[in-house]
Amino acid sequence: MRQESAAMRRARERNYQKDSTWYCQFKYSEVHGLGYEEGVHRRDPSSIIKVGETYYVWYTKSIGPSVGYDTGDLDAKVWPWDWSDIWYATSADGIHWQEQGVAVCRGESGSYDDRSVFTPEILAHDGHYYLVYQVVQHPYLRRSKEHIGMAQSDSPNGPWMKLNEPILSPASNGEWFGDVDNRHLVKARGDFDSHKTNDPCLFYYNHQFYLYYKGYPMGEQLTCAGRETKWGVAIADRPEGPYIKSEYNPITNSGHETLLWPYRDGMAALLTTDGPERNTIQYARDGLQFEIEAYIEHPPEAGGPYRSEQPDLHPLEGLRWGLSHEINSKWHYMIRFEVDESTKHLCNNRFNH
Ligand code: AAL
Repeated sequence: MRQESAAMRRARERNYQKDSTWYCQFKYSEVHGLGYEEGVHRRDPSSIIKVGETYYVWYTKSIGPSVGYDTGDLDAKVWPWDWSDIWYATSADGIHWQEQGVAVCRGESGSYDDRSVFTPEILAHDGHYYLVYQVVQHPYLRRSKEHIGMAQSDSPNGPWMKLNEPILSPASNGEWFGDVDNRHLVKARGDFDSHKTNDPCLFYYNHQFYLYYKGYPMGEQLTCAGRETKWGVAIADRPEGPYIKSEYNPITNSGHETLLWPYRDGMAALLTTDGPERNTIQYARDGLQFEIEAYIEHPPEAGGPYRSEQPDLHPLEGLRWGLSHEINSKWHYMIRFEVDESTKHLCNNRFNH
C-alpha cells in the first residue's frame, strides 16, 4: 500500500503546488555613476522614486576601509556603514546615475546620530518627502543599540530637517550579562528587536504610516537556519509618529534587509539572506499576516525597488527593477536588478509549449 512520505506530507501541508504567479528570476547589470570605486563604499540603496522625469535614490556612503571592533581605538571605523552619511543620486534612465551630494549628515558630537547615519528609505507622500534611516551614537560597540531616525523635506533635493529624536528604538526588555562587549552574553534576551532596529521601510497604507523594520535580539543565537533576524512593523497616524509596534510582531520569522511593495490591498515582501524562509516572496493581504507565495534564487541583496505608479498591474510590478548592492569585493557598490520577464509564470509557459 502506498504511504505518504515525510517530504510529501510537508509539501502538502505547505502547499508547494501553489501556482507560479509570484515566481520569477532576476537579471543583474552594471550601473554608471554608482558602480565600483576604489576607496568608497556605496550600499543599501533606498527605493527609487520618480519626480517629474527624474529618478532619485538615496544610499549609505562612507570612505575608507573598516577594521572591526577589536583595535582598541574607539574612533576606528568598525563596519563599511560606520562613519557614514546619506547621499543621493539622480538618473534619467535608471542606469546612468549622477551623484548629487549629501542628503543627511551624521549629527554633532553628543547627538543621537553622531556616529553614523545609514541604510535610508524614502517615502513621498502628499507633496512631502520622508527619509528614514538607521542611526548610531558614538562609540560604535558590539552592544550598541541601533535606532531609526527620520528627516523631512518639501523637495527630494532637500534641505532635510531631522527630527529631534529617533522615531523607533529597540525594545528595552533585554539584559546583558557582564560588562564585556559581547552581544551573545545575556541574562535576558528580551524581544526579537531588543538589540537593534534596522532597515526601516515606510509606507502610507490603510490611511496610516507603516514602518517595517528588521530586529535583532540581544543574545542572538545561531539557529538551524543561520542568523536570527525577523521583521516587525510599527504604525503611526502621522509620519513623524508616535510609532506603535504591532502586537503581531515579529511579522516574519526570516529576512535580512527589508524589501516590500504594495500590491492591491496588501503588502508584498522579498525575504533574503537569513532565516528558514529566506529567498521567498511573501504577501500579506492586511500588511501583517505574511504567507509564502514563491521560492526564489539569487534575489537582489538589500534591493531598493522602483516604486511603480501602477503597483496593481501585476504582483511583481513593485519589484520590476531597482538597485541592489554588491558586497563580495573590497569596496561595496551598486548594481541594477530586474525581474527577468521571461521567467514570470514559468510553469504555465512550459505547459503551453
Ligand atoms: C545592512 C542592513 C543594515 C545593517 C547593515 C547596514 O545590509 O541590514 O544596514 O545594519 O547591513
